[in-house]
Order: sequence, then C-alpha cells, then structure tokens
Amino acid sequence: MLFREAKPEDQIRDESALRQAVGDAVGSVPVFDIHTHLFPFSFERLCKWGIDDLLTYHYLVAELFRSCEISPKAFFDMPEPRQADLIWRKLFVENPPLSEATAGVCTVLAKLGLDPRAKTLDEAREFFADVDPHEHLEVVLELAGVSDLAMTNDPLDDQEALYWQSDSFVDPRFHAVIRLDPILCQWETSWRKLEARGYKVDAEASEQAVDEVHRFLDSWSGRLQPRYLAVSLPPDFAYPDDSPRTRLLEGAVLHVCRELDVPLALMVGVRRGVNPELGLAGDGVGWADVSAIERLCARWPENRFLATLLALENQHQLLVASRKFANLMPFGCWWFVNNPSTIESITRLRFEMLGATFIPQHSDARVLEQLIYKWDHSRRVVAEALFASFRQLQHAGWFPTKAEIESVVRRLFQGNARGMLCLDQIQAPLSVEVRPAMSQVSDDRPKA
Ligand code: RAT
Ligand code: ZN
Repeated sequence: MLFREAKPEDQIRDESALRQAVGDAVGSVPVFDIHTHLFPFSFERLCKWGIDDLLTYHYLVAELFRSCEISPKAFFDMPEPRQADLIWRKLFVENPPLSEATAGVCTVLAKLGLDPRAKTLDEAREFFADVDPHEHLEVVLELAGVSDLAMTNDPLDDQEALYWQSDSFVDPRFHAVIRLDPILCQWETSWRKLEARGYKVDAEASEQAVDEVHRFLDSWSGRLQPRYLAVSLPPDFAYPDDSPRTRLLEGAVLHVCRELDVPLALMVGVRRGVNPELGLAGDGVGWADVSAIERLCARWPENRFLATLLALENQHQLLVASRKFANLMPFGCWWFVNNPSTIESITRLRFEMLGATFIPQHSDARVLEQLIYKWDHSRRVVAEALFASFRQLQHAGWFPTKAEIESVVRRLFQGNARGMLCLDQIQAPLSVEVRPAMSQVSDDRPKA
C-alpha cells in the first residue's frame, strides 16, 4: 500500500474516531500466537484444557501460597480437582480476583457463559464434561481470534516423542517448535538421554558429540517440521564462552537453523527453581546481559533471532539492540511482564523505537482456554499503545486512514510472525480436517 495516496476525506483527524478505528482493527485481527505450550487433542493428556487445568495453572499456584497456609508438599499431594477447589475458594471466593492470572480465569468463564462469581466449580465442571473437545477447540480459537499457534516441543521428552513417532494427527494450525533447553541448558544430564537413544555423545560436548546433536536435530526436524528452534536461558547467559552451550550453539543449533531457514528464539532471564518446592511455580527472574544477544546477531548475520526478555529492566536494551541488528525480532511480553501495565509501557516504547517492526505479544498459554483471556487482555492494551502512537502522528500533522491502521495491525499480529517464520507464501487453512483423539500410543521406544 502506498500511504501517500490516502484521499483527504479518508484521513482520520479526530481523536475518538482514531480510538475507534484502532480498537476495531486490533479487536478483530486474526492472531498468529508465536509461543504457547499447547498441544493438539491427539496428544491426549499433554493437551491441557478445562476448569481443573485452568485453576491449577502455575501462575495461580504461586499466588495460592500467599493466601493460604497449606504447605507446597500437602498441596501437590492432593488430586488435581481438590487443588482446583482450594485455589478457587482462596483466590476467587474469599478474595476478589484482582491479579492478572485470576482476572484471566474470570474473563474465560464469562466469555464461555459461566459465572465468575460462582461459589463452587460445579457449574463449570458440568459445562466442560458436556463439551465435544473438537467443537470446543473451534469455539476457543474463534473467541480468542487465533488463526495459528506455535507449540513448545521437546523430542527428548519420551512421552511426547511417542506421539510424534506414532504420527499422531497434528492440526495444521498448531506449528511445531523444537525446544532446546535440555540440550543447551541441561547438557550435564541430557547427554545421557541422547546416549540412550544411540548417539555418540559425552559430558564435555566434544566435537563428535556436537556433530551427533546436529544429527539428532536433523532427524527430529524432519519429523516435526519446526517453524523455529527455541531456548530459555538464565540471566547469566554469556556468548561466546568456553562452555558446552557455546559449542553446541555454534557447532549444531545455528547451522540447523540456517539449513532449515528458521529463526532461533532466545528467551532470556529465567532463574529456574528459586523456590524448588513450588515446582513450575518456583522460577524467578534476573537481569540478562543483552550484549550476548548482540554478539550472536553480529557473528551470525545470516541467522534470524527472535528474542524476549523476562526482566522489565532489560526491555529498553533489547530495543536498542534491535535497532542495530535487523536479524533480531523482539517478541511478546513474557511471563512476569505479561501484565496489562507492563505490556502497555513496553509496547509503547517498542512503537516509539521500532515502529511496527516487532511482534507485540504471545500468549504462553498452557491451557487451551487461556488463549481467550490472554488475547482479550493483550489486544486491549496493545490497542491503547498503538492509539497513543497514531495520536502522536495526528499531532504531527499525519492523519491515518482506516486501511492504513488495519494494515499496521495485520502486520503486528500476523505478518511479522509469518515473515520471520517464512510462512508468507503459505495460506492459513480455512477449514481443518478433524480426527478423533488417539486412544493408544505405540510403546516403541523412541529412536532418533
Ligand atoms: O510462562 C510460563 O508458563 C513459564 O512457565 C515458562 O513456560 C516460560 O514461558 C517458558 O517457555 O520457559
Ligand atoms: Zn513459555
């Protein structure tokens, strides 16, 4: 589109018309959700959905211990429905659900026609017991406005590997992503798993071991067809250094990315197991050294990098780095910065420093219905930030048309992700063949 050709009568000069146009465009655009932990229904129990999974989300588990004296051990020993009941009582009935994660559950319930002020979970349980999972998936994707989503796939997880090896049906809207944390962050234990699958690897990540990891990634990429490779990294992530991580990155991962023509996603700043008793809810945050990302981008100019940082304090540095390296794409407001106030300030800064050349949000959904609230909440906040930037433009004497606003919004929520993943030529499917969930998995040991 040539913006210069906008007819004067189409240009929006008025503040409230601008707010309306931005809100309508952001509210209706189909989203490419670039990072989730969701699985298709064919992956059976790996696919989380329904009220008990929603309430036992680790964001809520972390909040429970601030409002209830139960010990983590006693809590985790309870069956999931009882955990969900306790969380409901403590965080939703005895207290107003003010936090982002609790408010999110209310949004989900309200959008599904359920009462977020119910005293018990009975009504919600009946609702979910009655739904047909495949129809429910369509309802959820429609309510969330999600056209495509990226999963988080770990071929070293034996349970997950079985589903891939038995060629379980994967809904084409669910895109595979190979997660490298075991290889790049837990090499000291993971090399044994690779060895057990027949790869000639060692604790030191020798040259031969690095070649074998390349072979492993080639083999699983053939099966999964990943849209990108991803890793979450601690705040002290350094590059380059004399560690198995740098050897594996340079000798295997970055080459595989080049060969497949896919980006590497860097999610930096997580301190795993700050309070190990809390399990998944026990991770914390630390400041990252953004110069490590800059060096990766500089030394590997042919590679593309997606990056999201966990610490609020690192957000500005990532944007400065992105202005220096066109092969770096900031994405999402990750985990502890995925709150309306932080999304708004980060997104405003991103518009101011990068224009529309970033991916504003991902859901990080672990439970299917979370897509509904994560996107409902994020759309509202991103719309506010985009409105502020267009309002500045109006003050500067440049008046946007509705079509121009819609084009920017499509780029933010769909085009930048598709471009980064080289999906521009591939059309999003209009309809999907739905297959029944698999009832039995082969008990073959995964072989790479
Ligand atoms: O947001 C989350 O659910 C975290 O537990 C992590 O999964 C994080 O998003 C990650 O991908 O490591
Ligand atoms: Zn995640």
